[in-house]
Amino acid sequence: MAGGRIDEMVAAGRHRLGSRAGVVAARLHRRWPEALAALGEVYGEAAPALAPQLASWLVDTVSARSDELWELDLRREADPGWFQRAAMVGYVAYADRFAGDLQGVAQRLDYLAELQVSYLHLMPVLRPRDGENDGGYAVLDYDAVDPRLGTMDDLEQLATALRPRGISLCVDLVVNHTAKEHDWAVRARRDESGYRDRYFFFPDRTVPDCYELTLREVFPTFKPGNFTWLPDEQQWVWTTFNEFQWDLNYGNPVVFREMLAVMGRLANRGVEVLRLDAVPFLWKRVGTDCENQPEAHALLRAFRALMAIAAPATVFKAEAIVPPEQLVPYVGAGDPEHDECEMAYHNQLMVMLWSSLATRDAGLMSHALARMAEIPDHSAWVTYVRCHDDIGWAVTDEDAAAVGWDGFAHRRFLNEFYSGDFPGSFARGARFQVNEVTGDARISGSAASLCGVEDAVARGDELALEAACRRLELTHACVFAYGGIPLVYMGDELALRNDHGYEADAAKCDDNRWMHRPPMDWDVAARRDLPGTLEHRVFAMFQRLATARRSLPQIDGGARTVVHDTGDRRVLCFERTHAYHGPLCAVANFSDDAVTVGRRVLPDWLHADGEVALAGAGVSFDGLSLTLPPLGYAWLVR
Ligand code: OTU
Repeated sequence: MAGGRIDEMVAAGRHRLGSRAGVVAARLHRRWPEALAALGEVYGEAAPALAPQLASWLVDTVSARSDELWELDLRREADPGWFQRAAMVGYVAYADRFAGDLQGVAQRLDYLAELQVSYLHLMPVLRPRDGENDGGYAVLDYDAVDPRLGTMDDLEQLATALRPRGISLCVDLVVNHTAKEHDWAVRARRDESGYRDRYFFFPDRTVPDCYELTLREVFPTFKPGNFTWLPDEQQWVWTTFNEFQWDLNYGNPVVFREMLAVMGRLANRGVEVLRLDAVPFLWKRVGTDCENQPEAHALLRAFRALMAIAAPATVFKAEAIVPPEQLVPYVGAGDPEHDECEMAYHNQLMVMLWSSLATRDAGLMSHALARMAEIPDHSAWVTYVRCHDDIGWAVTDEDAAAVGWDGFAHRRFLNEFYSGDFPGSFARGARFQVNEVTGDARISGSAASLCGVEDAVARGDELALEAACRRLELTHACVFAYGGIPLVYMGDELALRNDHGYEADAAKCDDNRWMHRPPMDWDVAARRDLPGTLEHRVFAMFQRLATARRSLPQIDGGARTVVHDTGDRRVLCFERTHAYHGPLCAVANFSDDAVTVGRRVLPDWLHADGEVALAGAGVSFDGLSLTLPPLGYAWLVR
C-alpha cells in the first residue's frame, strides 16, 4: 500500500466498505492520482509516505458515512451541477443573531422558505476562543460547536432537517489559522514535540523582517505587522490577522492531514458546503506577499480530490478576497481535471456594483468584468452585494486607467463616498482599517445604509428613499442574474440599517464590521406582511427575484456570463447563453438619467423574439429598444 496502489487500498478496506467498495474504487481511479500529484507539489519526496494514512482516512470516512449521505453522494455524482441551478438562492446568517441558536434556526425554516432559500450559510459555528474571536474566525475546537449555539448533534440535526426542505448547509472552516488557545497552540507553547512545527515561530526579527518587506497588512489597526511577540516564550509567531489567530504551517503534512480529517467529520455531520476561509494565505514564501502561492492551490487540489473520494456531496467554496487574476484560479481557470474549489466569492462583481452606484457610471465595472478570465462550466461564482466583512476596494490601477481614472484617487473617493463624507453622498457607512502609511481604507455598513435607506429615513425624504430602494433592487437584480449562487445577507431582505449595539460590547467595540451584523429584529420582520411598509416592499422584491430566477433555466450552470461593451457608460449589459435553454440578457442603468438602449447595444436575438422576464418599475421594451428609468433594470429572454 506504500505506493498508494488503488487495488491494494480497496482490498485492504473491502470488509469495512462492504457494498460501497466498488464505487470507492471507481472514485479512487478518478481522483487518487490527482491527490498524490498535488501533494507531491507541496511535499515533494515526503508525499508518497502520506498515502497509507490517507488511505485509511478514506476508508474510515466512507464507512462512517450514513446511508442517507452515501445516497446523497451518489445523487450528487450523477448531478454534479446541482449547486449551479437557477433555483439556488443562498441566505447568510449568524445563527445566534438570526435565531438564538442552532435549534432556533430549525424553527425559522418557514421564513427561509418564503425567500425560496436553498442554501444556508451559517457564519462560524465551531467553538471559538472566549472573548474577542473575530466573529468566530478564531477556532478553539474544530470538533465542537460553539456551546452558545448548541452541539455537534444539533448541527447534524439541523443539516438533516434542512435537506428534505431542499436546503444545503454551508459552514465556515477556518483552515489558515487557529485560536492561540487551540490545543495545538497550547502544546506548541509548551514545546511539546510534534506541535511547534504546526505554526511558525521565530527567535528574533531576522526572518520576520525579511518576510515583512513584501507582506501586506490585513488588519493594520488591530495588529500592525504579521507577527506577534510572545514574551513568555521569547518568540515571534506568525499572525496574519489578529494576535490571537496563529497561522498554521502547511509545510508540515500533519496539519494537512488533521484539517482533512476535520473536513471529513463535518461532511459526515451533513455539511454540504465548506466555506474555506482565507485560502490565499495557506503557503508562505519569502520575497512574495505570501498569498496565492502555487502550493496554496496544490493544497486545495489535494483536499478537493480526497474529499471527492470520501464525501462527494460536500463541495468547497473559496473565500479569496484577491484581485481578479488571482481569484479565478481558485475555481479552476485551467485544466478542468485539476479542480480546486467548486465555488468562489465574486468579490470583483460586488466591489464594482458599489463603485458604479457611487459614480453613476458602469464603465469601470463593464471593463473589469469583461476582461476577467472565464471559469469552467462546472464551477460557479457565489455572487453577493453585502457580506459580514468590510468592502475592500479591489479596483486595480490598470482597470481604472483604462476608463480614464486614477486608481488611488478612485479608491479614496469610494471611501469618502461610502463613509458619507463626500458632499451629497447617500451612504452612511464607516471607514474600516485606515492604513496611515498607504492611505488605504475599507468600508463597513449594511447594504441598506450604504444604498441610502438610512439617510433617507432619517431625513424623511420619500424621493431619496425611493432611490435607495431602487439601488438595493438594482444591485441584487445583477447578482441574481449573473449565474452561480446569489447570496442574501441576513437583514438585507428587510433593509436593516446599521446597528450600533456592538459599541457597548468590549469584545466587539473596536471592530466596526459589527455595524452590519445586526441581530434579526423579528418585529421588523413581521412588517414584511404589511403593505405600505419599507419591509414589505423590500422583502417582496427579494421574493420576486427568487421567483423569476427559479423560472429561468437560462440561469443554470453551463452558460458563460459575457459582459458587453454598451458604449454607454451609464449601463451594464451582460448575457448568458445556455446551450440548451438559450440566452438571457440583463441590462442595468446605474445613472440618474432615464436611458434608452437601442438596437446597437442589445443582442440581435432580442429584436426577433425577445421579451422581458423581469424588470424594475417603469421599464419599457418595444422589441427594438429598451427604456430604463434611473436605477432601472431588466432581464430579457427569448
Ligand atoms: C476572512 O476575511 C473572514 O471573512 C473575516 O471575517 C475574518 O476576519 C478573516 O478571514 C480572518 O479569519 O481579510 O477583510 O483574501 O481577505 O480571508 C476580510 C482573504 C479578510 C482575506 C479574508 C479575510
